[in-house]
Amino acid sequence: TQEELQEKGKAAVMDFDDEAVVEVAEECISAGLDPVALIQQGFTAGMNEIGDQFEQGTLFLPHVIAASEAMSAGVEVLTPELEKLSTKSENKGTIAIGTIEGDIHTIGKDIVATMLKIAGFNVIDLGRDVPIADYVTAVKEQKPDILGSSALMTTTMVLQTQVEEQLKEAGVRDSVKTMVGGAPVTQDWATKIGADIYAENATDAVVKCKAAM
Ligand code: HCB
Repeated sequence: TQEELQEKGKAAVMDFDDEAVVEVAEECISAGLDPVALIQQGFTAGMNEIGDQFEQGTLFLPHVIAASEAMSAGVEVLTPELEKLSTKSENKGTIAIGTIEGDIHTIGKDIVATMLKIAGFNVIDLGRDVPIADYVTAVKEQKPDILGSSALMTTTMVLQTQVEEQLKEAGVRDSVKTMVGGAPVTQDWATKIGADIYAENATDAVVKCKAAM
């Protein structure tokens, strides 16, 4: 079942077992189960546990790297399948998204970008460790409808405030809607800094970006 598959996916990520993760992804496809739920409730749940154990000091950085590689291998197998779900309808709008300055966590940002593409948005991937000035340049030059930033650390999350401020200083804040996300980010934070959209996960990002257009 879907739940059993998700449990297997979570366990495989927690075992840093690339091959097992790939097998679970392949099983998902051959059984016609839901790849999005496998990523969100399976692989991501495993990564969260890994993060908790890293914080508690029972796991170390190489373990986190190994787990993230395993997760990425699974996502890679599922991506063509996700692309098949694409509606290929008319362009819903343009979204520029990147992981914020000082932060190299890309897995979540990449999943959000992929899901937005599948939903019919034109997605400009700004990459990782994106200087705040580059978000502003992207807004001026590429004129996206929505500007997304991803922050995975409490220390980099604070820079999302800078995005809001520098867009205002450049006089382009009203020309774009801003979206914030990443594990430590909450709706309260988004409200506090004046971001337009908070997305808890990739599905939420798709729903809220569609509603914002
Ligand atoms: Co990293 N790391 N890490 N890490 N890491 C975290 C984030 C900690 C919370 C772990 C912990 O201590 N509990 C912690 C941060 C603590 C803090 O807040 N201050 C931490 C740390 C400390 C570090 C280093 C400093 C470790 C070190 O070097 N000593 C270092 C930072 C380097 C840097 O950025 N300058 C580091 C490095 C790494 C890697 C490289 C080993 C690896 C990243 C690999 C990669 O991304 N290519 C890594 C990983 C994997 C993690 C954890 C374990 C998982 C992150 C992840 O991929 N989750 C993470 C623990 C955790 O988050 N619980 C840990 C899975 C994805 C799918 O979830 O939340 O990223 P997500 O994305 C969701 C959601 O948030 C939303 O949709 C996504 C999909 O559903 N979303 C958005 C995300 N972005 C969005 C943007 C939008 O606009 C809208 C929605």
